[in-house]
Amino acid sequence: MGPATVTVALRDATAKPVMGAHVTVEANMSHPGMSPIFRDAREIAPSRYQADLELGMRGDWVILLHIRLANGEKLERQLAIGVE
Ligand SMILES: [Cu+2]
Repeated sequence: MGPATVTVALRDATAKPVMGAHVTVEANMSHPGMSPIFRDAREIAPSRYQADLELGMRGDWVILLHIRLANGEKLERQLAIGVE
C-alpha cells in the first residue's frame, strides 16, 4: 500500500512505438465511496509513459489510461492491479 509507479509502453496496431502522446492515468477502486486519482504521465523514454500514484488502500484497483495521440485521436485502455 502506498506509492505505486505505472509504466506503459504504447504500440500501435503494427507494433510501432507511439511517441508524443499525452497520457493521463486514472485509478479507481471497485467499491463505491472513493474518489478517483488522476495523474499525468511523463514520457520518460520514446513511447514509454510513467506516472506515480499514491494508492492509499489495499485491494483491487482499476487503472484507466486516457490517451491523446499526437494527431489528436483519443483512446482508452484499462488494466487491473492488486495492492497488497
Ligand atoms: Cu478503497
